Amino acid sequence: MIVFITGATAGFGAAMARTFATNGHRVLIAGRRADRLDAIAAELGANVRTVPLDVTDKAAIHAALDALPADWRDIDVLINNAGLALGIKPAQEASLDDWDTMIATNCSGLVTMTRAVLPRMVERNTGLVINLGSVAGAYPYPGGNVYGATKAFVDQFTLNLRADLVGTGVRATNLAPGLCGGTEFSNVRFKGDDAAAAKVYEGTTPLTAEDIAATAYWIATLPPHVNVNSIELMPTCQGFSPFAIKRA
Ligand code: NDP
Ligand code: 8X3
Repeated sequence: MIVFITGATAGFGAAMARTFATNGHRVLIAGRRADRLDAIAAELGANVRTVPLDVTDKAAIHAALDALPADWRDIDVLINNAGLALGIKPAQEASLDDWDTMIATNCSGLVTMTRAVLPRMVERNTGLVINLGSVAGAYPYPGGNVYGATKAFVDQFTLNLRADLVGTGVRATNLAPGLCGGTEFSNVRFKGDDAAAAKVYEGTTPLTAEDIAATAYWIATLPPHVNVNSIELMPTCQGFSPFAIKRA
């Protein structure tokens, strides 16, 4: 298989690149930090090709796909993994710039990538799009505001892809993890406050990037007649809270 992974410079994306490449698949790894891409490609060998790319840049996406050599163009699996949360403040205090960045990356970037890759999949009557959603797209929490909304978008967009793709051999999955440690997610969310980021996982046994990579690999290697519409994972230590009720 040829697998295109966005956000492969860290976290889930880097773990997925390792999982697919070490299992003999060819992997296109994308992200903004070219030095990281180069290091991962050097580690994994000739089956991995770097695609330095900012998913918020439509022209860059199209240029990068157009520049792929002929023997890398038939992408079998697109993993729209690039994404981020910025901030945890309540809506009335949150930064509008942060909101714009999350929407541009998690929603617009993901749909641009999908729209660019999908026609060739449909033409070949085979393919799989795995979109990284989140439990934040299904369950609200204080400060989740726009991040959670972008992941709800990912969930519904994926289901609507399924609606459009019925009758083709192209599959689509929303992969929605809960608390997952060992990635840069919280460092990014807390804007470099690594102590605050570490606190998120204190006293927990969170999911790992390898858990998510193994799940993506399982989805991608199911027989072609099986479509996982949506899959939600949480670490065993994570559960649900009661509704918040402000009493007089
Ligand atoms: P990381 O911060 O470790 O990795 C995020 C990746 O996204 C990086 O490789 C980063 O690369 C890339 N990225 C961010 N913005 C852009 C951009 N504009 N263009 C291209 N690449 C970009 O996070 P995780 O691995 O933890 O998260 C991966 C995905 O999973 C995200 O969509 C996240 O929302 C989701 N998720 C994470 C959970 C968690 O608890 N960790 C749980 C549920 C979902 P670079 O900076 O080099 O561009
Ligand atoms: C990441 C999981 O709970 O931090 O999507 O929003 S959470």
